[in-house]
Amino acid sequence: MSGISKTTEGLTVHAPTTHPASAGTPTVLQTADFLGGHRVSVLIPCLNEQENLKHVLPLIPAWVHEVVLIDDHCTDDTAGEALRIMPSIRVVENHRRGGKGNALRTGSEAATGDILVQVDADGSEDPAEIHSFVAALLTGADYAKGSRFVQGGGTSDMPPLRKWGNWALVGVVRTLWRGTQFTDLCYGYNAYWKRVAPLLLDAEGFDIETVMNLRAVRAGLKIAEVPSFEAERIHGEGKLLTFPDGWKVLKAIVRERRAGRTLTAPAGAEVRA
Ligand SMILES: Nc1nc2c(ncn2[C@@H]2O[C@H](COP(=O)(O)OP(=O)(O)O)[C@@H](O)[C@H]2O)c(=O)[nH]1
Ligand SMILES: [Mg+2]
Repeated sequence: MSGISKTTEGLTVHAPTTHPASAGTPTVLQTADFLGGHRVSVLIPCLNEQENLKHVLPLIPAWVHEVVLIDDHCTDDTAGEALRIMPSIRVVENHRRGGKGNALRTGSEAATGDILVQVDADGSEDPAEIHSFVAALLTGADYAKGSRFVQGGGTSDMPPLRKWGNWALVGVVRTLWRGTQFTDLCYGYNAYWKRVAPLLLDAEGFDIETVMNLRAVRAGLKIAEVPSFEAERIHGEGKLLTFPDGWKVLKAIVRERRAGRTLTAPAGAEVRA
């Protein structure tokens, strides 16, 4: 696994990674100039991910303003390992009940950047893609959602049953919200302006991404889909349970539909008809 280094010109050199999405791609030179003064906070929700952090943290672009790791009542040494790998990391304890959604809420409140990017800690998502998510926001989107099912995206981490379930749930959403063009629904790689975070982040567990997507639709936010590749987690077992979590997602869709079509977007969000 390659790291990140600074050249004498102050350019940040991103060496090719071993993630399947970017392995073998040429070295990319990026400066913070494209950010136009905006600050990016990367949120990493963690439930016992000590073994995986060495495959994620060193690959985060150096132009990221801060990395906020949310320690969700971990029983391993996730926090200690994170600080050893990246001494500048901010470790925040989830003061809410456990759950990925609750952890992201806690992390978003602690973040000081105006752009938030959420990245899983299990090594399945390539930090080199952070750039595409941020670029989507800087070119006009309020919310940039990752998709494994648009051209340029993919997954090697979804058994057929889960793929089918995700596809069926996408179909339900596209039927209930006519005109919605989503190609993916339950994927954890997303970015948004901090000002819209309170509107989007309103679920406790693995239904969080679905709720974020639907809240963005209901509020008329400008949504961009960003192609993303999801690999298998590197160490440990995934915590998502196909049937209980699929059921939770379906209930979230019904709840959001019943709540009505419109929501007031936070000030500053560009609202489309
Ligand atoms: N904070 C927190 N993070 C969680 C929880 N469950 C999962 N995660 C994190 O969410 C990310 C995705 O989890 P994972 O189990 O790989 O789900 P999958 O990729 O959807 O199968 C990882 O970074 C996990 O550590 C939780 O209850 N709390
Ligand atoms: Mg995973």
